[in-house]
Amino acid sequence: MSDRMVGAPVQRTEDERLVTGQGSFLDDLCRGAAAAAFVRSPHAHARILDIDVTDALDVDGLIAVYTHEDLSGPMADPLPMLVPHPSIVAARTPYALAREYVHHVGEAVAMVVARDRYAAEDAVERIRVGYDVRDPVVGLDDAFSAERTVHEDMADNVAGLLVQEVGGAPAAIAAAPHTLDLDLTIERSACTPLEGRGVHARWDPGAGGGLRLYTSTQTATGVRAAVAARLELPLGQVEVVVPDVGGGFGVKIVHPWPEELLVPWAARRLGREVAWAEDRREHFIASAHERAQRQRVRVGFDGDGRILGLDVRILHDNGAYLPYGMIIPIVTSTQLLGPYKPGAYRVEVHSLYTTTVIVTPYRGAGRPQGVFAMERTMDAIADRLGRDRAQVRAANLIHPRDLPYDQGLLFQDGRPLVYDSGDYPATLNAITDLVGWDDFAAYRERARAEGRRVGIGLACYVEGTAPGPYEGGHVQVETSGRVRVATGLSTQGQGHQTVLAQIVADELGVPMSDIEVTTGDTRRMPYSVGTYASRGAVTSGSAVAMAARKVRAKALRVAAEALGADPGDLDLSEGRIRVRGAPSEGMDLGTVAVLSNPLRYAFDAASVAATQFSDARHDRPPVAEGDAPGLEGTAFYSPLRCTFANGAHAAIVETDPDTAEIRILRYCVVHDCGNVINPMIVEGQVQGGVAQGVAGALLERMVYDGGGQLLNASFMDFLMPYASEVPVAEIGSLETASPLNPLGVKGAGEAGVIPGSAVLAAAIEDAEGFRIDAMPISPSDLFHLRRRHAAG
Ligand code: MCN
Repeated sequence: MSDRMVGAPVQRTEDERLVTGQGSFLDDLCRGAAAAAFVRSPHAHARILDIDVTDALDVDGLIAVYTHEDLSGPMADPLPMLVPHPSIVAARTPYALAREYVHHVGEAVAMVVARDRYAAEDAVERIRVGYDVRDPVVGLDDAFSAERTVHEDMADNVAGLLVQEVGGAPAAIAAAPHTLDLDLTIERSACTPLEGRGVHARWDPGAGGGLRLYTSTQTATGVRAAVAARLELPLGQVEVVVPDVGGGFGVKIVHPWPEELLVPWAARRLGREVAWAEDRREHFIASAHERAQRQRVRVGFDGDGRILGLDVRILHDNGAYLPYGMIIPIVTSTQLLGPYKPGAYRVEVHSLYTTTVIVTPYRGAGRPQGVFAMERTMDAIADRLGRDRAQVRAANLIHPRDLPYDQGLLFQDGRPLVYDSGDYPATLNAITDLVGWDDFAAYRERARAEGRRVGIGLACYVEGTAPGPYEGGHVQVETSGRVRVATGLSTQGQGHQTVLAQIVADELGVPMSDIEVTTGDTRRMPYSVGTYASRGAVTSGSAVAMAARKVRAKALRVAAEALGADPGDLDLSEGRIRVRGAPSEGMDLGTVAVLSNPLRYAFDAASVAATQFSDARHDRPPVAEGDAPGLEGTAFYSPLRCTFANGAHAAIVETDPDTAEIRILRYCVVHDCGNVINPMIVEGQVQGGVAQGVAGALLERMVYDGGGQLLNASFMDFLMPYASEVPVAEIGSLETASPLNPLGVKGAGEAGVIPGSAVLAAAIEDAEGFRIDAMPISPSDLFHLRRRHAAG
């Protein structure tokens, strides 16, 4: 049996601390700090006429009130557009505090700083803002018609227009023996992490000091760069530390949030600690949503269901501003094709401004919508031809012999998206076996005879994971023998401390209990990109492995010299280097760390022992050129391109003939994320993703009224599922190593969520016998669809 840690289902080392209440989240750090609170627009679209703060000034405990007029220099400019792309037609980003106009309910208009949150909220209540209310733009029809515009300086609402084309899809469709048209809708939803956003800032200008910022973010270095630039501080004067984070799921990638700039700006101005922790209502109306798209699909296919041409036109609801460029439309349009190869493909995405909360990536980031379009199309083709749905998919799959496979589409960074490895027919076979696809027809008939409605659905996907540009890892062996590892990734519950320790344990032959991993601290790792796009295992995992390999090579070199042995004759295991064949000879890693520094300092808890420089050799400098004292190494991994994970989900549902209640009887997943570092963590990631996928398919939606008010901005009204409503997925896996990185891994963090809407729509359709074109679907939606269908 292998004693390797990588590949083993190691229990998460961080959990004991978190589940016993010893975690330290942003709000835990806020005690003693002055509290910020925000005056937010009650209107979806309005011109600000005046802001009267007079009454607020009387509030006991008030420290300051700020509006846009108080901001100057870069703080007064619109926030940056983070991801430029040629398809952006009109980039509009918000101001940190609104200047002249507000474009969605919840936009920050003024900031109050007070002794505590109670006083701050009292002052917020007393600030009077005069608004000239304008017409809102809500929903995609409204936005597309351009009868009203979101931004006063624009003639329409088009934020971006993206077209990608491979082959001549319209001609291929026109020549195809069969054609179909579909109109599909996915509604708005959102991540809703357990912990909202939050920032704590301390300004300490003393010698060498500056700004220390704690923030609940997925991108510590991005926040640091943005805050330094906006506050006109040298980068070296800003430190960002990410405490424990209670979930991110994408919404905490955005950097900087207006609050992330304003809180440190106020802390510096006031010379005191200032903190803000978002409340749930603020999270609903002032953070970010995703998903909302309308898709019009036209497809041409042959008698076997093979797609000859696919033409997809998408309207994407972008919300009021564009901090993230065209990233979601790009992901939808480039990964929509999944594991299939159509004869020709054309996609056109109109990204439209609406006077609603901004839209930024949420776990899956555009892929659930793309998979919905493709998989609904597969089912519609099968239905039209009277063929088995799995067989139609099989007819369109890319074969392993075709890999690496280039769909001819370009990603955000202009690089081609090439599927690097995978076995899509094997994935399809595995899911049909797992769910018992071939036996289901008989079961459905028996159930029907008993008056029950049951249905089965299937959906496949690919996921380009782990984009660049890079991620770093630092590994240091202390003289005690303990190993300190740093990654720039911040962690929101993925188990990074455990998996990175597993990797280092194998590379250095040290027990995991001797390894300590620091995440998201710009003091330890100033160069980093962040946690998103299922990139941690691939990018940070690879960088940490590469850094550990450097350390291992140096340890063997230093030990070989000390032992008078050849490095090739040494083994490193259990924290000790041994001479092969003479196991009594050797030294532990801590001693090697001491020897790696010519000053030969050894520190332990009880004593400080220093042996002055005592290198016996005099024919070279004590530290060779290009080397460094100490036993540590830093490495950066920069992927050539994304690596493609893939998978398939299948679900069996039962719908109540009277109440239209939808029950999931079974939910099966087969996924392939390359080599797996920790199968227990990956399973948890998939289960968590399935929970969000099921929630997005059956429960969660953001409901706006015509005036742009979010009607369900609380957990009383927004239906997050209970544990009892989330199925425990039956999970199978394949492991096709990625050839692109040293660990052969692919991302897994989003896999569970991606096909949720597609697979459940298919299963409900199968149970009901009529087409399901819009998700999410509630019992009441289904009830009305039944009526409409019955009425013809
Ligand atoms: N892993 C592994 N072997 C693999 C792939 C992954 O053991 N072949 C492990 C990784 O080491 C890591 C976890 O699985 O511990 C997820 O890895 P990865 O797919 O690389 O994703 P990231 O680490 O980049 O995390 C981001 C990803 C995304 S994009 C979202 S959104 C998401 C997710 O992770 N948000 C989460 N999972 C989440 N889980 C929690 N609890 N909270 C969130 O906010």
